[in-house]
Amino acid sequence: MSRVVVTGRVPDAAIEKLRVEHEVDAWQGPESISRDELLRRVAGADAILTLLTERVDGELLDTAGPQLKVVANVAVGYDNIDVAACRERGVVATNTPGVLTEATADIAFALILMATRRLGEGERIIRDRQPWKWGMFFLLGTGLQGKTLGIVGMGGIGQATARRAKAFGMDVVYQSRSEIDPDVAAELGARRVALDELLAVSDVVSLHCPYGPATHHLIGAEQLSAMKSSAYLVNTARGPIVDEAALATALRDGTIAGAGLDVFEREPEVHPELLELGNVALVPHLGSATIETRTAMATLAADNALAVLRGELPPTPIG
Ligand code: 8YV
Repeated sequence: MSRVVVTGRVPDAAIEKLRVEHEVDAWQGPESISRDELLRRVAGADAILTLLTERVDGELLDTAGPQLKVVANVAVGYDNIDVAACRERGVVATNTPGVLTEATADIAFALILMATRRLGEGERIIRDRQPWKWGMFFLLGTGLQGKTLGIVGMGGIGQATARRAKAFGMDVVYQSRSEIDPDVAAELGARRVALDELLAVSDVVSLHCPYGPATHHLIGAEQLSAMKSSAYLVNTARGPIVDEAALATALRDGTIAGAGLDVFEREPEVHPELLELGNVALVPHLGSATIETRTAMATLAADNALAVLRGELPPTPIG
C-alpha cells in the first residue's frame, strides 16, 4: 500500500478509487492548502494529486522524497508543474486532456455570446435596479453569423470551439504550432494562418494555446492594435497569455470592441481597470466547472496515479 496525497478537495469518486488500493491523505480545507502545509504533507508520499493552485517544483519534489513516483495534475494545463524537475528525479507527471474539452469550449462560446450580445451589461442594469425599457437601439450587440472566429491554439478545445462556431454560421481561421488532421480541418472549413493574419481578419479571437515562456503576453498592445476595432478577444486558456494592462487600455480606448475573460494574469486578482469597464465579460475560471467534467478530471488523475503505482504506463502522461 502506497501513500497518496491529494492537495485539495476533489470529487469523492476519485478518492474512493484511490482508497481501494492505497492510503489517501486528502486536504479538506475550504481554502487552498498553504505552501507550508503542502510541504509537510507531501513528505514521504508515493503519489501526489495536484490542483492548478499548487506549484510543483524542485523544492516540493525533494521534500516529498526519492520514493515519489507520480504527480498527477487535476487539470489539462500544467504550467504549475516544473516538468523538467520531475523528469530529472524520475517522477512521472500527468495531466487530464480530453475530458474537459467540451466544457471549456462551452465557456469560450458563452463568453463570446456574453461579450458580443452585452449580456453582462444587461444583467448589471437589472440587478442595479436601473430604469430600462425596450428600445430599438437599447444595448445593441454584434451578430456572429457570417463573421470570422480566429482560434489561437487548435488542439482539442480549439477544435471544439470551432465546431460551435460553425454551428453559429461563422467562418474559422486558426493559428497552431502544427497542422491539424486534414479531415477535421475540412469538416470545420478551417484555414490555418499566421497570427498576424488571424488578428487582422478575425471578428472574434479566442485563445486556446498552452501557457509557457513562448506564449507569455502573446497578446499585448501591438497585437491588440492589429485587431479590428470592432473585434472581441476571449481568453479561456491562461491569464498571462494576455498582457492584462494592455488589454484594459485597448478596451478603454476602443482599440477593440470588447472581451470575455475566464482566466487572469494574477488569479484570483483581476486588473482593477478591467473591473471599471462595461465592455468586458468576466467569469472566475469556470472553464471545466461542471459536476461531470470535474468528476472525470479527478477520476482520470486518480487512474494516472494508480497506473504508475502499479508499474504501468499512465493513460495521459505529460510530454
Ligand atoms: C481547471 C484548467 O479548472 O484544466 C485546466 O487547465 O484550467 C481548468 O480546467 C483547473 O485547472 C482545475 O485545477
